[in-house]
Amino acid sequence: MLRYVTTNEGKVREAEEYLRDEVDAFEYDYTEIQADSLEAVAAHGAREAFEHVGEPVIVDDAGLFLDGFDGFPGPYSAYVEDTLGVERVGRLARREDEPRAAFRCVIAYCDGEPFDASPEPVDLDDRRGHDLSAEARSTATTDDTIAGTALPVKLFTGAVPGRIVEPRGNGGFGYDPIFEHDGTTFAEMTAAEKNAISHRGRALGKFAEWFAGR
Ligand code: ITT
Ligand code: NA
Repeated sequence: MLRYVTTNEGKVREAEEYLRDEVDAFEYDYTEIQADSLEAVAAHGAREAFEHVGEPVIVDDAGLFLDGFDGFPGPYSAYVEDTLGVERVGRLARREDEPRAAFRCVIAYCDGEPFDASPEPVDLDDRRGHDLSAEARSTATTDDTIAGTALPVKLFTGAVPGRIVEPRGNGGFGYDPIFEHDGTTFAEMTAAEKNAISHRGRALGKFAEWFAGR
């Protein structure tokens, strides 16, 4: 069975909405290394989670990238939510002239086995029809296998542009109330509506397509 390893119930709702019976949530707090990329955090987490769970795992590392703060908090989003809180992040961001932001999500898969090494076409899906913020644009297209001497990990990324607004809505989790996309905050959407456009939905979509065709 495929396990979606997280401590975050909001993420589980979205992954289950998307992957249905293909995945079971597994609550485990893997080590979040201090790194400047979601990819590094997710890859490390997937290896550790696989060793702990002993079944194929995916982990999901996500973050909010504020254009007005050069992409901060990015990989530090959980720490910043815990210390400052979403409302204060929103107030700080709205003081800047630059309301633009992006969410990014990296799904890392590990089952202990090496992957088929056939080259994959660069996936430009994250760019199509979206004016992603600079940070998201520069890193949005990674779909990569990290091997080396450690357990191989396969990565799937998704990004979505938006703007920081006064908090609205009771759905979603984390920074969703202050993140508006096309006039609606993520907290004003159902899980299915958010999945249809979100960073996580995009990353899950790429993962699901690859997983089904493996
Ligand atoms: P796990 O690591 O156990 O999966 P977590 O909540 O710590 O759970 P992350 O490290 O990926 O997950 O989260 C980084 C931060 O970004 C954290 O503050 C989340 O609340 C927030 N976040 C992640 N995805 C989000 C989303 O889709 N909408 C709003 N906020 C999100
Ligand atoms: Na985390």
